[in-house]
Amino acid sequence: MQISKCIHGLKSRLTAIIGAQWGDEGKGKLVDILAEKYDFCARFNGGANAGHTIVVGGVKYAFHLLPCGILYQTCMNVIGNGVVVNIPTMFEELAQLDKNKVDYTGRLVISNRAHLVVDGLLEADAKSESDSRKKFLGTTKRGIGPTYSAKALRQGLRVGDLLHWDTFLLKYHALNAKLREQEGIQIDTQKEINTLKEYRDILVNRNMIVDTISLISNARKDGRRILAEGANATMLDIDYGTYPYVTSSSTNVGGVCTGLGIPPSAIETVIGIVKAYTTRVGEGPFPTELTNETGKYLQKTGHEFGATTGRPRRCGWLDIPILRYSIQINGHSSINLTKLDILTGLEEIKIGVNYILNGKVIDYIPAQLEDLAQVDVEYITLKGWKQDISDCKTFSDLPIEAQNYVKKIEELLGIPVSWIGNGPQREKIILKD
Ligand code: 2SA
Ligand code: GDP
Ligand code: MG
Repeated sequence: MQISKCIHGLKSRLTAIIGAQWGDEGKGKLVDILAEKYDFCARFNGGANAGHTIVVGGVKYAFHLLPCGILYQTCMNVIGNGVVVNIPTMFEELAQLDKNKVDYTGRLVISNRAHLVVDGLLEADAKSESDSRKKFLGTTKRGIGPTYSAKALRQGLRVGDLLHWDTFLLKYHALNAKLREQEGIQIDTQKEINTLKEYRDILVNRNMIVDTISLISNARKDGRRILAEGANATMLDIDYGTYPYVTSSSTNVGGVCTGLGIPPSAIETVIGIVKAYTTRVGEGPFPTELTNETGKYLQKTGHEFGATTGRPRRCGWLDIPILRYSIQINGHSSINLTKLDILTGLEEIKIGVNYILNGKVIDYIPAQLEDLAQVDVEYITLKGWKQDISDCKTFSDLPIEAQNYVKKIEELLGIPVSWIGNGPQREKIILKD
């Protein structure tokens, strides 16, 4: 992969935004900021399990399926083939935009190769999570796992199938028959068919179902700039995450290629989004988790509640081993360190710098949860700061202790921090030189 000198993504032709932890690092905010300068903003993985929050002009938007470039009139938004799409949910999000008078006419297209999340698959997710014989994963119950499973089993429904309504109905009934016979899932198919037909007609009228591969390829030939918006994060990746406590898509940079139909050589900048501490929603291992008062403090001060489900997020110290792992997998050009303001007021801040297994420092992330559960974390402690940093505009405006925290992270990871978040609002970001 070519890594350009443009580490902050302001000039690159193709930048990927990738979560480097367990999600909710603040990807949406940087995507929104960069999208002003990009011609296309494209989601390549996941579905309505994502919750990407943007705060602009006092209005808070939580996008689940819509790319975060949708707020700019100059930006075309693409839901790529790697995404799983719940059509009614997407229209609910569009209604939110209507409410806020955001005009998206002609600025949203969906890949004809993207898969559809339908009611039976939603039900399968809910059923699996309540089945005591199955592992409770703490999914968002947005039908993500069953939809990617149907895709892999070659029984899925694609958005492009809606264009051939008669054959779509045959495929739809075949999928539901299988769900009924194998999993005992009964849904009101006629009700769903009526709803899908209505939405399908709108999508067709607005020419929203397209071949996004050629659209993006032609745009690139014309020199247009593309922002690839990752959902979820590296530690939730189906291959590299803490399996089985993961989501079902490729959340890593490879997902940009498979989920948008873009060659690896086109990716110029890969920004890793890193929260200044660590959070995780749902079940699964979390070596630097704080189950004490400090963890509660971070949760309360950082408003750490799921943007999709409202579930409380577990909180812990920054975990360098997983960030090193994310750099190995994604080749991050730089980091956007987010929510630094949330650490303000702590006497001391710890950073987990090494995992120790059987008395030895290890330089990998154990693949087996049995081993990961055994790791001890080695910490270093840095001095905290008390001054409010939310109005800082430059790196040198930050208190020296905050500067030291950022520099220590750069030193431990060996890559630069390019952006620092110091508040949820669009303008609360420091471009670090
Ligand atoms: P799923 O629904 O099959 O993708 O769940 C599998 C695991 O992936 C986790 N996951 C997430 N983790 C953090 N944030 C996510 N998005 C929402 C947010 C979450 C929410 O922005 O806050 O509102 O609860 C997200 N989506 C999936 C999930 O917790 C499972 O561990
Ligand atoms: P995403 O899924 O990675 O886009 O992140 P979420 O939107 O789920 O969660 C991040 C939360 O932190 C949102 O509520 C954002 O508004 C907020 N946020 C993002 N960056 C910052 C920051 O620098 N400081 C503070 N205080 N909040 C931030
Ligand atoms: Mg989120």
